[in-house]
Amino acid sequence: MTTKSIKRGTKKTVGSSSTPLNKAELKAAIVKHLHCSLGTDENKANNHAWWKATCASVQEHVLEGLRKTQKSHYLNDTRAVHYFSAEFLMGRLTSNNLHNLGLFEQTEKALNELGVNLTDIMEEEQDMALGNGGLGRLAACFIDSLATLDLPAVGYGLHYEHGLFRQEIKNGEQIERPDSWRDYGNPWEICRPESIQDIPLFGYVETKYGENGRVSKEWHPGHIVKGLPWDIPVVGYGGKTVNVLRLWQSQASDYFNWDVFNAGGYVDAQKENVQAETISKVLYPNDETEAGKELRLIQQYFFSACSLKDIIRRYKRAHGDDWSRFSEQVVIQLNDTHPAVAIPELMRILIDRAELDWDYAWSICSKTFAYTNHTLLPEALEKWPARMFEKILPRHLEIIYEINHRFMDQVEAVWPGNNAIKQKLSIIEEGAEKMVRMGNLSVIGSFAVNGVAEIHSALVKKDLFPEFNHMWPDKLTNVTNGITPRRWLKACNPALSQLIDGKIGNDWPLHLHKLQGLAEFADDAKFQKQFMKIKHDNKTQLAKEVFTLTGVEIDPNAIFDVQIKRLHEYKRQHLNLLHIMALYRRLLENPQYDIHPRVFLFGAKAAPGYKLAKDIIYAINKVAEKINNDPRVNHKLKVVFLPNYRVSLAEKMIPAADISEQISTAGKEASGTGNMKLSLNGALTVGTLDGANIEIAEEVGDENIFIFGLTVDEVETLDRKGYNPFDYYDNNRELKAVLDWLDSDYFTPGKPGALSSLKRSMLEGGDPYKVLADFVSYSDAQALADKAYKDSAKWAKMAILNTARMGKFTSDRSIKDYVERIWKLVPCEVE
Ligand code: GPW
Repeated sequence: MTTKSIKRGTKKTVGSSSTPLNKAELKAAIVKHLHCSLGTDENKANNHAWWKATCASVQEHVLEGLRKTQKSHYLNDTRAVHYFSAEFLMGRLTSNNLHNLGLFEQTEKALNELGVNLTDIMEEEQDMALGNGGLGRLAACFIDSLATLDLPAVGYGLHYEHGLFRQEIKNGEQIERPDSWRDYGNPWEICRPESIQDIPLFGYVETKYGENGRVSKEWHPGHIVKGLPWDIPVVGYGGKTVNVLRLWQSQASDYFNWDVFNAGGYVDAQKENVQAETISKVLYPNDETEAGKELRLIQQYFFSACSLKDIIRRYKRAHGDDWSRFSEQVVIQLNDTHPAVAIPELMRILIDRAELDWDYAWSICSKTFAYTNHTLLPEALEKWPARMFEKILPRHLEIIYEINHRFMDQVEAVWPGNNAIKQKLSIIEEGAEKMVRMGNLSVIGSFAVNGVAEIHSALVKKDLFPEFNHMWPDKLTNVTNGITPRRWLKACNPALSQLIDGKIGNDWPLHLHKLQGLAEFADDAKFQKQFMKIKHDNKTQLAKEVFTLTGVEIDPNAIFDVQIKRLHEYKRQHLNLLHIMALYRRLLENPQYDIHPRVFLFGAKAAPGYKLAKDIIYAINKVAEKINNDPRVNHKLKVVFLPNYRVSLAEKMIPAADISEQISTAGKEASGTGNMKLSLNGALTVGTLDGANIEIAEEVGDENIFIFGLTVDEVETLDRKGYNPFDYYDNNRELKAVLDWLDSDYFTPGKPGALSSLKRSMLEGGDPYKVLADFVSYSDAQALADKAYKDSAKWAKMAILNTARMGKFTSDRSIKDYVERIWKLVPCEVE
């Protein structure tokens, strides 16, 4: 049953999928679901019921698409990519699905006729926050593009019961509350008990000696847990291909602990249930720090093993026990090292289960995996204590040792007798505690390794993995990140999208380079006015939201300056804060100080255990409180920290931004993707030459971006000669005054020193992210931005050119890069 009939290069038009549902049908379906699925009616239904009935009506149609897609992939026996990621930051699905199906406007009208407002009821949806930040959101953009490009793909991850914590701000401090996104059910997911997998854990390995002299290994696990898959349909733009995101929930296995149960240990048996179910209970909230926790390794193994079994089951259905075509049919992309344990797991299956010999198994394995690196930060490079590995996955550790042993022979062949290089490249780090380095395992076990922006990939080659690059010069490569323009322009900024449609046609969401067509209107006064009117309306809208959420009044005529991202020292929210304090001080010293009114908006979650990050949030809130209530300056300056930053809040902030803060220390931000979203929506970047900012600057032109600060080379030079933050503190009166201000009780009346930890980190702490070194340059760039904004025609032109020149950063382009250079997939059209 393997008919290969692949159609290439099929064209598609926007929202073309055979007008699935008209308005009357939609109305009927929604009312039917109110009655038959929800047991209510048009008079009693609240917003939540209307939302659910609307989703159920659309889901019927989505599931048809899913069925057709799966059939088509099966009949064509397609090669598929399997995107393994511990995080998928999906956000809300309703608006996205309606847009991608081409049903948004009809649904809006249908509901209107029923007396219901679509925008209002969509607020009922909880974000699917199964990720921390950029890495998880990238995975979500990628699966959107994969479906849009009609590529056979499955996303695999964890079905966390609690996603990223909900952030509250109390007296300026972050409080974490559990996120319960599924409390009232998720209308978009389908439970698939027919595809449950059993996953072994713990136990010991038995060595067996066969009659033929064959030595084999048998893992006797101590526990078995069940993996229950939940499928979330992923609707491509145009609505034809509907792929799936398959997320695994852990459950106690049925036969697990019957012994205990039968021996009268009913309560203990329940205890085991709780343990098994703990695995998918909660997302680790640490962004860019390896946790080193046993449960985290179990999570990683659990979802990787479930997913591999799922893939192998599907492969065997078409190819039986013939493994020779496995790596032709299956490519697995590892989203960072979190799923890297899939490499020894596949080896285990091939050797211990399928009884292939090592070399054959390795030849399959090393043609199957590809690995994306997302960071150079040492604290984010995952390492596991070998002892922990041995306890949880004893057979996998043996396999890793064998992979390493054979790899060390290769290193010896390249660098004979060079132990220093061996130590560096070894998967095993020797020391007080032996560690398993997941990055090295991933490079060795993959056929391709990529960084996520040009500069980042260059640094991966030069600084992180230079010897690997020497051994395999073609393995390391770059794929610059991207974002889906469907969510990040069409859906989140409908007014701008319509303006663009009117100017250049409506197929830009599929061909983002067409936005270039806007450039010819960049000088057109009428277009500038229309463009800036939409920005102003979006700002008015956000101002209302800000008032509702915080009680702070902000003026849409002010510059909206936005920094939204996880709170991290390397992202330097505190550099932004020092500059805000400097502006405040200048205004106090000189009430005539001429700046255009500005509102600084922040959105950021700190990892619960990251003390300094939480201190920075506290400092931002305390400075905000003081400034916002100071009548001497609050017509010129406001500071807002919006609590609980998440995808759905980003969708409201980004269309309203004038300035985008992308101010990481050069060399630290692998790519960034918020930078792309903001620029696409006409915000101008104030940024360093870091990550994708460099490529954004290349695209928009130096005259349409405010670049400042040390370059990667300058940071290196400064480090080599010895960086001393006191040089800057002692020699800049304003900087000194602002830092000293943090020691006073000016912002924290009655609590002097409450903000001192920030100052300490930037002085005695050595200022690891060179905030002080970049302060003057940053402040100058901000002054230029202020000046540019005062010339409204100039600003409008710059904003338009930002939108017009973002074509490169569609995630469709990223996916095409992966397809052509790494995955070698062929699109499969769905009838
Ligand atoms: F540490 N990124 C992230 F590399 O959001 F694993 N979380 C993470 O844990 C890591 C990276 C990890 C981000 C990068 O910081 C950002 O620069 C990049 O744009 C994004 O991943 C997607 O590639």
